[in-house]
Amino acid sequence: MNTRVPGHVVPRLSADLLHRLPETVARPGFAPRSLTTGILHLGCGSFHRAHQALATQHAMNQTGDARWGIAAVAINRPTIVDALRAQDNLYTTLLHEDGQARVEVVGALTETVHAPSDSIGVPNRIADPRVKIVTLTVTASGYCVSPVTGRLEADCPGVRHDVRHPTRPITPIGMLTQGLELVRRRGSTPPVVISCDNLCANGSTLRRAVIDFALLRDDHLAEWIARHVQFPNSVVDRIVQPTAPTDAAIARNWLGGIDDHAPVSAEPFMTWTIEDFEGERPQWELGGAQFVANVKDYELAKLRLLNGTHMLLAYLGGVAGHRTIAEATADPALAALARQFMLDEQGPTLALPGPELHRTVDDLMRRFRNPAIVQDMTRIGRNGSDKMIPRVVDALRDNIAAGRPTPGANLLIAAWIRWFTASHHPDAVMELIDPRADSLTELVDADPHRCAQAFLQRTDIFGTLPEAQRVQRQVGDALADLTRDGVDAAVRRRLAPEWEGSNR
Ligand code: CS2
Repeated sequence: MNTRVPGHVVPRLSADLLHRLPETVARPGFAPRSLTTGILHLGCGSFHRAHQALATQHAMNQTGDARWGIAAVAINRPTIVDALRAQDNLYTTLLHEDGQARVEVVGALTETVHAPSDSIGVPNRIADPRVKIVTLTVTASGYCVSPVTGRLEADCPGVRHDVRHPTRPITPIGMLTQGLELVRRRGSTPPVVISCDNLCANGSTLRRAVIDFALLRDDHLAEWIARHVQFPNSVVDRIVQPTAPTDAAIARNWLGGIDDHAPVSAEPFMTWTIEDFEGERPQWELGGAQFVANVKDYELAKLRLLNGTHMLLAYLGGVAGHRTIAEATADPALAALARQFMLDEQGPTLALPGPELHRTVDDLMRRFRNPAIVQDMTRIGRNGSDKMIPRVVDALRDNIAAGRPTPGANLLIAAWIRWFTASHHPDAVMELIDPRADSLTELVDADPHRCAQAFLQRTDIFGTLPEAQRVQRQVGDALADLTRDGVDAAVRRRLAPEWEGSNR
């Protein structure tokens, strides 16, 4: 399929045109049409395409093992599926840093599937004996799990639907459970299910959710899943930009005038840490992954250092009027607070040796500053109520228990609360997107201390905090400072002398 522009026809990326790509563009080391599907992926978003799919291509390039093509399923919208199908499921990844880009066309997707209109049905695809691995990037909300109890929320509308119509599921949990039920009935070996979402204990959480869902249907199925299906935990890391209008033009330029309607921009940095499991798999370690016995330490470090600090920069930076994480990181007071937060608050709660912590923090400051990847405040700040416990509150608790001060966490929470009033302001740079937005907006109170108390008493977001009154007072003080004196003054007041004025 080609795009017509006045005067000439722009060819669309396709398997037949791979040989015409400029030398500067990396491409699959295999013929994409020769792959068979060994992986079924739920959630065909930018993150999957810039992370796991690219790692899988790199593994297959090196081993020549062509069994690991990916069938990627879009759970809701058909847009990405339509764009990819029109170009043989090929797309370009653009990895940007320091004014340079590494450009690669990915051919690891054998198929793209729009779940609601798929005639085969996702459960049947999961049960296909060639599929040895099912992976997921469906975001936290795709798990329908309570952030406090970690158990399936049975009254979530999607779950209610899937309980009534188990053979026509609309949620990832319902799809997986039905797929596994088909495997069980056929008596075949179940696929290994790997969550690649940025959640605490993502594999164990997914396992719990699937078993909880199966229990609503059939105790035997739940028991069989518990006994036979592996759900290894994994930790993923790469900052990926949602598709920007400029990406297509940048890609066309790199591809020598060939059009790609589904390019992805991301940073070059990537890690993927996966718990060892039994069974066949791509040699993902050749594509940048590592296999370990237990991911817990990696997970805590990722969630608390990167994602917690992302929240700090998004909420405070947003209140200060910065539109992106790069802009917020260029603000000297915020950069100093981000470092102090990682080294003095989040870091001491982790099992990271000092030099490694410092190296990670240096890397993160550089990654946050990358202006080529737009990390916009609305996206980084969204769904804060779901992210609070693993990224902020768990470390806050550890710090309270150890008697360490928590000025960064207090400010982060205060700035998040401030968003429930500030986002209505005409100059607001961040849209408030949160599953609990309505009930939280009702808690807004002109008195900062009463307001902080009402928010922090939400046990569905913060659990039960130790020394609750002291935390409420400190967050209330931070909210009062932010409201009265602005972000810069409120932040500088909480910087230890060694951080004041530093933008390292
Ligand atoms: C971000 C993450 O939106 C967010 O919550 O903090 O998507 C972050 O960019 C990734 O976890 C980086 O690996």
